[in-house]
Amino acid sequence: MKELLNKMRVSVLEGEEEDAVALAKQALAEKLDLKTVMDEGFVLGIREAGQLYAEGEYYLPDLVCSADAMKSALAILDEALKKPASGFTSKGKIVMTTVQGDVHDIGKIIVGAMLTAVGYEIYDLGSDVPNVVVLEAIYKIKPDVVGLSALLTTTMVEQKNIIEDLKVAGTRNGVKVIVGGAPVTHEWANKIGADGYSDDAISAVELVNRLLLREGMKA
Ligand code: B12
Repeated sequence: MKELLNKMRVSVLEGEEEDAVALAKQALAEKLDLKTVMDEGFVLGIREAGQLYAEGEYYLPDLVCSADAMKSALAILDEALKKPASGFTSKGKIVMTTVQGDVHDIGKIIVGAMLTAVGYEIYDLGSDVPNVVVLEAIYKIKPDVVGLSALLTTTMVEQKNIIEDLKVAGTRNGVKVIVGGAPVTHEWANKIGADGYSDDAISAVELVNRLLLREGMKA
């Protein structure tokens, strides 16, 4: 298993899309634990590629190849990651988006897949979504939770702007807002008045469960 996980990491790190796809298919065929496959395989590769990019060892095209390999593997695993437990009934509606000006969507897709897997209905708006489109979706879909992902220090501010816009529109109390993405912290979430923050997909599920349970108890 260790060797296979390492191959997954390397396939993303080296941007070998075909290898990443083949390894993802192998993981499904062998019914491997997909959380381990993600966290100890593919995700390590994309994090390492980011590290090399930060250190100037990788150029942007290298990073793009790594991201493409990661997304192709994720596309193969997506349906299986999302497969809900039998007896599925929706636990609530969640709008997920990457904020305006930001194209990073890998983490958001993983969080959305995990939430789907435990029974939430996910409405994924995509990435680099204008705030006005996010707000329209919130009015239309009336989700229980909205998840805002930001990976750039320059786009984190859009999480704050969306919360402010919801306040201005008088709809802030009707929806729980959770925030995430590599540069986001608990302190930032508190500062902007978000209802919660988590730094990975598993704790995002726990966070949403907690928020909606607490809400249910109040009702
Ligand atoms: C892959 C990647 C890209 C890909 C994105 C492909 C895609 N479709 O997503 C490409 C190559 C396109 C890219 C482009 C750029 N990138 Co980039 N990228 C990355 C990289 C390497 C990995 C991000 C990732 O996918 N991580 C893996 C996932 C699983 O982790 P995650 O996103 O953090 O998500 C987890 C948690 O954060 C959390 N989470 C995430 N979202 C949410 C939401 C909610 C609600 C919750 C609760 C939780 C949650 O759960 C997730 C699962 O565990 C990071 C480095 C890094 N270590 O983060 C740089 C990084 C984010 N990029 C960076 C930069 C600078 C850029 C560019 C500006 C480069 C350029 N000069 O053009 C552009 C930005 C373009 C834009 N306008 O957005 C910088 C940002 C620096 C900063 N401080 O702002 C980083 C940190 C790299 C670096 N060290 O310099 N990038």
